[in-house]
Amino acid sequence: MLIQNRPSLRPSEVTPRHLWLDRRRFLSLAAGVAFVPASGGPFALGEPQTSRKDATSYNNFLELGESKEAPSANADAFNPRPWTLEVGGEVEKPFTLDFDALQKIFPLEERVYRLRCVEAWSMVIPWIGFPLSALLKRANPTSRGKYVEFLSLHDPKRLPGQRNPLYSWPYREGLRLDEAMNPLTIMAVGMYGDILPAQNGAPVRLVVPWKYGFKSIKSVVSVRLVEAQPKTTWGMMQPSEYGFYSNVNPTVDHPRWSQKKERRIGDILKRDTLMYNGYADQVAHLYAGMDLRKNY
Ligand SMILES: Nc1nc2c(c(=O)[nH]1)N[C@H]1C(S)=C(S)[C@@H](COP(=O)(O)O)O[C@H]1N2
Ligand SMILES: [Mo]
Repeated sequence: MLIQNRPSLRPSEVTPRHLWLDRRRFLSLAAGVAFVPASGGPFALGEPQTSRKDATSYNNFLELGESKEAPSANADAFNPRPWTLEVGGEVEKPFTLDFDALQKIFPLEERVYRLRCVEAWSMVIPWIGFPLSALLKRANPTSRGKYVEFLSLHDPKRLPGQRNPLYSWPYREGLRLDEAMNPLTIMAVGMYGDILPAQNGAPVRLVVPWKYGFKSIKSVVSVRLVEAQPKTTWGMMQPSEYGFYSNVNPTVDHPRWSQKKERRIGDILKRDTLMYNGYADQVAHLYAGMDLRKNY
């Protein structure tokens, strides 16, 4: 006789109350404000999507641990509420919004984008979000604002990975203003028709689909217009390996990983990596005349 071995429920299978409340709030909002689905539109992509399971269990999020599995295993520890996002710096109208206000003010739409990590794996993810340009325009940038600096939440109680002294916290990233204003650049608040799981950068993260994954900073609390090129976490750690631009570029290898090919998570065979991750038509003009070997 076959005796079915029933494993007991793991803690990660019990939805904690705060996540359940968040989900209910999001779904009631989505029902009222209805995000525009990508289907048939310019952001449908038309490539098989990575399974939700893979996209939520194979992550890089140092604040929740260093392995690919750690962020999903530690996700329940991170409560994204309360949350405020500050938009300031070189702007005429700085503002701070809580997460509910953010979702109400900016119309949400779905965008299916490729995400490629410098480690040579990639995914196709249906994000829900709004253009970063809408957030920036609301603050009226002054002419001194040339770059945008992003900071993740710094709170070791909520993000225990920040007790790791190997990295300087908070995680920080930056874009040039024209990159930030490009219509492809979004702030995501959801994925796969649902709220953003903690391991993917809840409650709000940047998505810049033509750049390596690390530029898409998670759990953002501060967006500031600045005059000088901002420091970035990876640039501070290892400037020779992580340039400020970090555009997906199969002709410029990282010292430890070839960038010519990538493995789409779920696939067995590798595929060629595309220039600007396949978004050259929309973004190549941003880098006209720049030496991409120097400005990698
Ligand atoms: N705050 C923060 N943002 C982050 C990271 C991180 O460690 N901390 N990792 C980056 C890296 S290296 C990648 S590849 C993507 C992964 O996003 P995903 O887990 O949603 O696929 O998030 C990026 N954003
Ligand atoms: Mo990455």
